[in-house]
Amino acid sequence: MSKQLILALSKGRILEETLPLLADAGVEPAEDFGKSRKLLFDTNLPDVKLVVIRAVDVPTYVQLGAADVGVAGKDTLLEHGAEGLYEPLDLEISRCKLMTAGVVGAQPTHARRRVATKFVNVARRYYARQGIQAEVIKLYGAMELAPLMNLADEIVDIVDTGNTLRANGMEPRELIDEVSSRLVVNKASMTMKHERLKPLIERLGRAVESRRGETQA
Ligand code: PRT
Ligand code: MG
Repeated sequence: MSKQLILALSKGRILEETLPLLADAGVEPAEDFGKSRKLLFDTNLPDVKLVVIRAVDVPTYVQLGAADVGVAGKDTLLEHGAEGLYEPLDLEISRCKLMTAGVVGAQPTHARRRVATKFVNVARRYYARQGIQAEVIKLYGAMELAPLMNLADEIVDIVDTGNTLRANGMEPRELIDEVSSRLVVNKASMTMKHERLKPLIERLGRAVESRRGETQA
């Protein structure tokens, strides 16, 4: 196993909040992501490289060892499954909630409750735990549209301010899980590259703590 460390970062909103934490931990991209079409980046450290990929792909890269370390939302990890991954650190960024939601005041119209979501595994587990018979329908976007079009009785989606739901005549219902982004580490890398990973995880942990101090002050 090479001693190089590959970090897999989720592009989009998580990336924006990850970069300052990584910088505090001493890792900075060698060039500006925004100005580049590249996907694999050098950093200020000769033995650390970054890949910037779709959030949903991060667990796969880390699980299979193509990346040693990743940053992914808890929602993505819950949906993907965490086999082969350690989750040593809650980065406390990109916070939101996984919730059920529906049209304001509406009752389910289908005998077996219809639920539209991109989080099919999360939804199946949730409704099974509640003892509710549910037919889970996979969608890839615009979940809020499904109940309005009577495709589904409810959705399972990410809620932050609730503005997106409100704008579509919907209301948040049950909380499934609190979400924030997590550091994940490949299990084999954790053993084989422990000496290199330990200080990185510790420095990130301190960066998270000092931010927590700032936001509470
Ligand atoms: O966009 P793309 O398909 O490439 O990937 P992605 O949607 O996975 O990436 P991105 O950049 O949208 O980031 C998703 C990750 O950010 C999620 O996996 C969460 O861990 C985290 N996160 C934090 C959020 C939000 N907050 C959030 N508000 N992800 C999505 N949203 C969306 C939500 O889907 C809904 O449409 O924002 C809307 C709700 O926001 P409010 O404030 O209107 O309630
Ligand atoms: Mg998105």
